[in-house]
Amino acid sequence: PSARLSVVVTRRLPEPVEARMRDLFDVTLREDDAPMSREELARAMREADVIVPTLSDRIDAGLIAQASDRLKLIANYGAGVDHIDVNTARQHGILVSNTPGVLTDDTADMTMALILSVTRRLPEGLARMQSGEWQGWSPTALLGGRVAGRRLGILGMGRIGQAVAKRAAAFGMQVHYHNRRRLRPEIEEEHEATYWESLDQMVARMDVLSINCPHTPSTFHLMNARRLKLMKPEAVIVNTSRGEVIDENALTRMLRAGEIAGAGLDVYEHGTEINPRLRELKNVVLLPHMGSATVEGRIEMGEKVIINIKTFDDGHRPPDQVVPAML
Ligand code: 8YV
Repeated sequence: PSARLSVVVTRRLPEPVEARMRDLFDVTLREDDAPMSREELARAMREADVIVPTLSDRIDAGLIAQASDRLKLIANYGAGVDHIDVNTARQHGILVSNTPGVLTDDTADMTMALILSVTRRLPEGLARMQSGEWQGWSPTALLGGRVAGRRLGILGMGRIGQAVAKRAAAFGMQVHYHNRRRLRPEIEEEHEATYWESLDQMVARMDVLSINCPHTPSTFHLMNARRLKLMKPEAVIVNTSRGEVIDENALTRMLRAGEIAGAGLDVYEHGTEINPRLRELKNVVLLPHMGSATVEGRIEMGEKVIINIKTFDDGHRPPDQVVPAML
């Protein structure tokens, strides 16, 4: 039998995924949960046939340029590939794959959780209970807004956006969307979703805005200060995709000024460097990038990675290959 592929995984993964990888490949797994340093990443890219990074690894042109000819596949553990320079990888003959589909439902669930948490003031209720301050029920305490009947605008109507649409419709929300391309009529009809060619016009009319597009050069700061200002002051924004799509400082200013009613964020523009002012706000729910964090999802992401590597090893293109044209 030919030599087994050497595979380096940059983060600890769920045990069943690591066990399966040990069965199949000559795999190097992490000892602890810390992300790799740039030096460790560089070494992995010089020594392995396949690297399995996560969004914590910035695989830029510099790192790709110093990779050895041996490196053939970057099999990302995750759907978003904005941390990988896919163009440069392609120029070096290195394939990139991701794990779409298996985190759609979980991320859409988290989007709804954020919408409901912000509109129904869950964190304030929780804080009241935890502090022991609760004096009993009152007809006027902690009144939120009803989601049924409200307009939800989905920015990015791919798999996750459509899964959000389905859920929101079940909650009685009216679904609107903006996307680079309009959905096919039958899909649009299935979601009873109203298409807005103009993002500005959609933003100005929504009660809730959900960010569900990937981060690419053309979506960076799509929600910049000018567009955020178009939102109704009673409106709420949630983001479970990538922080870079929103100008976080502009959003923080507007939330403080009461120009936007609330926000639910699972992702941040500068990673863990969150604007401290954001943390002080009552009308904001912040989560530590938990959108796809389910036991099932994390295992299925691993299974996808393994299928991508196996298929490549068998001499075919990985089923979830990412090509620059898709971005
Ligand atoms: C994962 C994500 O936590 O898949 C994505 O794009 O943002 C998250 O669901 C992450 O990708 C792990 O690398």
